[in-house]
Amino acid sequence: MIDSLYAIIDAEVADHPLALTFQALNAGCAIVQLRAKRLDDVAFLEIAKRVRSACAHAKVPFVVNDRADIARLVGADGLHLGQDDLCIEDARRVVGDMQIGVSTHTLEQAAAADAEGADLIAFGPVFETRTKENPDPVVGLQTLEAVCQAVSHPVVAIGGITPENASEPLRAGARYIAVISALPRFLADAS
Ligand code: TZP
Ligand code: MG
Repeated sequence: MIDSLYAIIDAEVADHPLALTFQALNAGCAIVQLRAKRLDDVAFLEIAKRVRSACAHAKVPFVVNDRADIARLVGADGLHLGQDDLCIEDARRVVGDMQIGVSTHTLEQAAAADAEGADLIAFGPVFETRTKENPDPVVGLQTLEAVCQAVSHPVVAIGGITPENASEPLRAGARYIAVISALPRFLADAS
């Protein structure tokens, strides 16, 4: 399961984002994303450089959430965009052929992101989550399965995923499970 773990290091949720990054890398996670909704630019760039360097050392792909400029500045492997962020076409003008993931919340959004050139399709919230402000309605496992069958790129399930329920989105066809609040529990289980 750890090899499917897409670890989201949320600077507002983690007490020690860099320490959590090292734990996730040591546990063998597949991808690390840095998410920071409230940090100012200087602080975001500073932590992004450090997480970038840790991921490079561990040879684990590093993804920056929201910020194409910071993704490019630190030489990230990927950029993650939401529905209200830059469109893929504009983001590509900043980050070139970097991997781009897109958050989607309906089958239609997932199909559109797939067709528009997203490399990774995030879909959720699969379960109830308290982490995201104003989350979209829970999509459930059946719709997740339909999305996994409909799109041609790998799907990352997100929202309310815990060690107890993580096998369900994977069984539905997701390639990765993205986790914020339960990340320390996944890492404790892995050690
Ligand atoms: N997008 C959909 S749900 C979510 C995001 C960013 C939050 C996921 O956080 P958690 O704590 O793993 O439910
Ligand atoms: Mg966003």
